[in-house]
Amino acid sequence: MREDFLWGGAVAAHQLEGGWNKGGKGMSSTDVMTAGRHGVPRQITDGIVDGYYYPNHEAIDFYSRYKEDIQLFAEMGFKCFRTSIAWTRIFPNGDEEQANEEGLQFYDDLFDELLKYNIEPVITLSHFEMPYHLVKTYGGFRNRKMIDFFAKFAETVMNRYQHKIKYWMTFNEINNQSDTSHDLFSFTNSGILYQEGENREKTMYQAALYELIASAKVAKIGHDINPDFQIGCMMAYVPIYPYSCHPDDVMEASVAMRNRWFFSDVHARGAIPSYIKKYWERQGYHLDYTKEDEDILRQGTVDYIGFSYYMSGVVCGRDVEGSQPYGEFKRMIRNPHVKASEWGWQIDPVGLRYTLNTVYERYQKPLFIVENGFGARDVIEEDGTIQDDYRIHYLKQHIVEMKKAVELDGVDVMGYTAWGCIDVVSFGTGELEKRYGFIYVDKDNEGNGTLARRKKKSFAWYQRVIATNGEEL
Ligand code: P53
Repeated sequence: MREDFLWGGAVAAHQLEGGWNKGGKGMSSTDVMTAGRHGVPRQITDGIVDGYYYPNHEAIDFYSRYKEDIQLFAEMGFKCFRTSIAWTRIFPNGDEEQANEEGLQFYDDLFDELLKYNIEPVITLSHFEMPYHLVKTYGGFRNRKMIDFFAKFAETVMNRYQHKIKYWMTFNEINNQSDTSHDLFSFTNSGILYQEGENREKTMYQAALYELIASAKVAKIGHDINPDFQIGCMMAYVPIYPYSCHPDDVMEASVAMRNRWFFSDVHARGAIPSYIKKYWERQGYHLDYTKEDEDILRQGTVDYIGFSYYMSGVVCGRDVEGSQPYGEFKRMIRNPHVKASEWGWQIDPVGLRYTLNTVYERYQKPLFIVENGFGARDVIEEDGTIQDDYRIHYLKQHIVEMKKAVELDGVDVMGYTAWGCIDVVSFGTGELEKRYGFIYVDKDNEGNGTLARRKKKSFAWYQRVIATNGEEL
């Protein structure tokens, strides 16, 4: 592993900060999302409605406790810490002229605290949230105007923090929205609620195109502000395997992967790939993008590919018993060779090595694993300890495969940030008891608890991993 390998942890503003209406912050799209459970979707309410519990409002109150938490990250030896900037702290409504100084100051203080311990901040500009005002007034990324609102937000923070931040990412898991079967992804990626009878896929591709253009514009702006900036994209790479060696299964899996590749192909290569143009043509989608937009895409390619990796999936191209439609896939099927978590995520460490290789072969750009982790229920023993061996086991196996990709395959990996290094609100379900952290937070799914922090067994384990640069696992 490189000497300067970026070991650390990752979170997102709305999942841990809380302080949803403090410091002049505006209402964010995630402030109108209720708590669900495995199998019970989160609801998106029309504004904040009395009688509902909104888990992100307080989250784990990192907003007022960040100094204490960063001290714990420093104790683990973090080289970097990935978080996002809440757009609503900077531009509460998203379309105002002047930025909110109090919000800017909050992140100045937060970044200074990290830098005090030599922890490199890694910043996502858009992690599943936007000013709710932009959703209501402009329809989110249905609207071309969003490109400029986002660019203004990005330019403001890139200017302000140009001497504090080197690593940036534009849109978190931009490809999640290719699953149009419900509103969760369209809302969190793009601020879009689907209407009765609309062609969801067409809407999704248009929004995604505007985001890709916005991303390229911001990459260009960022490099002009500071040529040393490393600006990446962020993909959810759930690799899709063929169910068997039947050619129809293999072809189906290859086509299914285009739901991921489309996004990173544009980010990394700066052009809209031929397979998607052909697809749009067949579907009769006439999407809005101009010659000038294509120039921007070309000029705003990313420096590295950031991605999350949690699990893999399987599709078949024929009717096979047990297969069923799931998300954007016509026929998905359980992988009989891997085990799933309590939330149904199929655990597959080798899939991480496979992903690192396929992505690197495709782009030859540095890769950054910016999320990987195991969501599980933790139990506090009578002696107060939390024996999360299952989490250690998961992370260890994945790091082993990452090392194979680096040492045996020669893949260029910049860093690894474990997701939810401190327990946070789950994005998918809004639960707090789907925990990923090395640090336990005393709070339950209903919002009860003291918010006290407690080290889990994995805390000392990860500390050792970092101290030995991945030698001792
Ligand atoms: P939660 C699906 C597949 C891969 C990653 O997720 C995903 C999702 C969405 O559920 O999301 C990322 O909290 C995301 C984080 C999120 C994390 O995975 O649902 O970038 O914001 O918290 C874990 O268990």
